[in-house]
Amino acid sequence: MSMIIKHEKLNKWVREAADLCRPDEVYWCDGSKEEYDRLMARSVRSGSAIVIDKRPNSFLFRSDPSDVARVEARTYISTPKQIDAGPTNNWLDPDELKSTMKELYAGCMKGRTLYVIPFSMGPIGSPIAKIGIEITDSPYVVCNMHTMTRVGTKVLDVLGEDGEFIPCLHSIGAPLEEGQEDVPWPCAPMEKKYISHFPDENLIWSYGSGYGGNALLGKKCLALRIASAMARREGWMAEHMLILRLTSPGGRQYHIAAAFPSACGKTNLAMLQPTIEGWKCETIGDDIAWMKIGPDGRLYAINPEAGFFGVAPGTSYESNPMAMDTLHENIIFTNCALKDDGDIWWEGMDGEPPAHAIDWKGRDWSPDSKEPAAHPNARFTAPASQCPVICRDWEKPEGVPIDIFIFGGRRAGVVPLVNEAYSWDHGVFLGATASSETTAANIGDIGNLRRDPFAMKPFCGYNMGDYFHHWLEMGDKLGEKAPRIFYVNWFRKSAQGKFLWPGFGENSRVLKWMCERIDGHAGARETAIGLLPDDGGLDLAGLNVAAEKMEELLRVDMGAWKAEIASIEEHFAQFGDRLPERMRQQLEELKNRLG
Ligand code: O2Y
Ligand code: MN
Repeated sequence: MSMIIKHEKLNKWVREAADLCRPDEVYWCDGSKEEYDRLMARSVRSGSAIVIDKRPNSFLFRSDPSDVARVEARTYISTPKQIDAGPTNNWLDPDELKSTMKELYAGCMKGRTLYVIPFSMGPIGSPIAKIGIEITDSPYVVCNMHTMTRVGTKVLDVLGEDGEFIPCLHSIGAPLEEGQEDVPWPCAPMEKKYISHFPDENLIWSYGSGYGGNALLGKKCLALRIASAMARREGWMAEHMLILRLTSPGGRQYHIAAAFPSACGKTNLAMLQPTIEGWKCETIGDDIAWMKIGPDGRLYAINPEAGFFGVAPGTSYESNPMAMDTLHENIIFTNCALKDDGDIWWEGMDGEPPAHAIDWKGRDWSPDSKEPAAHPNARFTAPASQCPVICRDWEKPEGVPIDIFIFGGRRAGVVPLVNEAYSWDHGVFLGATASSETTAANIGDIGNLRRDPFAMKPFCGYNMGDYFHHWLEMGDKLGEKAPRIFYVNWFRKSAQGKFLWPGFGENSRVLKWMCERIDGHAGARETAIGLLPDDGGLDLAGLNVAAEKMEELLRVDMGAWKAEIASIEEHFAQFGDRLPERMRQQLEELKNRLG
């Protein structure tokens, strides 16, 4: 559509991108439903999307088998000096990377449309929100951005003639020559994929992948990698955290922000259904939190996103009923299976598996098939507003005041169900040393232990040692008003390899203990690793977990913790002199407490 754009810098950038990528046409997105419907209808006609009859306005896409997840190995933080990207990021020199990528971008949109997507991360006009402009040649990306962000003309109105925006250039890297037939999911081969960030310039260049975090550039690229670098410069926080509101039977509200590595159940916790009498949980966000210190000195959080890009396999009425009830209409499914009755399906959904389905590769599937019907990283893209427990304040421009931070990971042993940090610095130490065992839906081989500080390893846009320092500085600024910090592990197993804790709605018992701790109503016992619930501290009324299991869940195994020290030392060593002295001190204090 033709639009008059008064923002000269934006016009210039779009013209330059078009000159380089050579699309057949340039289209400015207005964010309307009509636009979404038109692009989806076109995707259905071209064979990229399948209508899901059972769910109004819902579609299934199947990706190329080489393009099924974000690719950490092809993700770069490109700063002039490598040390500023730090040891946890892939680095290439910005000039070298730009020259490689410019060659790839040259003519890469031939035969395609260049879409310009103006989007806001955060409620339009919120003092915490930021504006991005994504250029893409993928209609799938445009439709997903409609759901995941706030797209359209209103964003351009806020931008005015000279407002600040973050340029995000994306191409699937699959030009169409004259007469060449398209494929359902065009993309470039792995060695040509680049997910590049230039934090010093607030700039994102992505090439070769049409999938999730590689292509929906508002999410991991902008809202975490670029935003974390901006947040450090500007004195705020961009974190890989869900946000929820817990309300006690007496009506007191607590706001919790929790960081868990990818595929550790953030969406499930964000949509928790408490099992304890009278407590209510509402969702504010399931993946990312942007937080600024408010006029009263407290830390206020917004969810910069407008939708959920959730992992489908394992989502069920048992694990996450609220997510299931979010998925009745207006959903984009990616790499899920298709049943004969026209509905989607994935492993772990309630009920019996279908006798026959079409798998995510478009092949016949039956329960006897060797491979899963849905890809383990299959996704649903859903509007947050459709979640039955979305908090009425989820779009409050000023955000919600955070009372509690939680870190955690997936550990079969060693780490107890919950512990509280002794101080802010100790909490930062817990975040900095957070660890998790990898699963099929995240990166690496299954069951490997990975240190994932603050669940930000794949998402921190600068040196992780400096990021620890930024956390310490934020704590100094917040002082008494800083949220209290806890660490949880829902995944501890018995010697027989069985989960000790039932998880899901029962996690509300652990959250209740945290709320009582901050109100001074619950006691705790001091241990070497932190403060743990004392006898009777956790509300276990009506819960059928044997006393020995509870004991094991809350056991601090001194021997196992002593053995962790070497791994923490090795982890810290990679940061060299960028590791804050206060972190070294925390390690010394832990060693002393372990004796
Ligand atoms: O594989 C992808 O591209 C999706 S990654 C993702 C999506 C939603 C929320 N979190 C994540 C993640 O990797 O943390
Ligand atoms: Mn995530």
